[in-house]
Amino acid sequence: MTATPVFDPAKDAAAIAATKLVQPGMKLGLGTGSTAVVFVHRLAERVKAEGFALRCASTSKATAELAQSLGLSIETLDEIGWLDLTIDGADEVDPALNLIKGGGAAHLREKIVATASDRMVVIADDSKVVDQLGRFPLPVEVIPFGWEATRLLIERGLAGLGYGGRPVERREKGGAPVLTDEGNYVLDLKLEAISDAPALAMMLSSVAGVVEHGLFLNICSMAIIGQKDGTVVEL
Ligand code: ABF
Repeated sequence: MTATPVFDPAKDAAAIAATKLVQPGMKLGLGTGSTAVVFVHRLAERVKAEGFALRCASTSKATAELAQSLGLSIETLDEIGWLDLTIDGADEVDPALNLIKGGGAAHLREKIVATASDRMVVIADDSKVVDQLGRFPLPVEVIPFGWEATRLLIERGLAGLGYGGRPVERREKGGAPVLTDEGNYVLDLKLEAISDAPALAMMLSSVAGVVEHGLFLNICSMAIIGQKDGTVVEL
């Protein structure tokens, strides 16, 4: 996790642009995923070069370890209290800046951190921009206790909203369930196109065993989209 990431001009351009939003003394949320990794590297470089202080909270153990290995100090969200800005990646971004997140199984902490911030900015390459959310399977974090019943309730809720398909449990290559940083399981919902994201979010949140889903609605205030030629587009 501490290795320098393989260079990707689009992710790097988005990451560099995002470091310019960071002001000395800020309380900053650090995201998870490969684009967030590039951002943490670029941020650490800038902090080292300019020697200013920051207070950072992380959305995952992996990002916390990386940030600390690069000399950034990490505190818990409770120690910091409230954040000025969170920079994070996404799996899909639509034109209204609604997102699917959770491909890295970190969306619970990511949502807690993002919603405890004055501003959440997404960094992504242009493959993540979609007209309509849903092609990327929607991750849902569930409590291990009774997860099969939770899956059935989600399946029934999806059918009631006109979606087919069965939520798929996310597994490691060896077959064990993927565990989130909170020790929960992840179900992936293959929906293809989400026509009414608020209704879907409400249905998922109404299921007792669901901890959090990966729909981020009205949370992101700006997306910095890196292009292959090293430029960025702001949404
Ligand atoms: C996190 O990392 C997630 O919510 C999202 O699933 C993923 C995006 O990863 P990457 O930047 O590697 O595409 O932000």
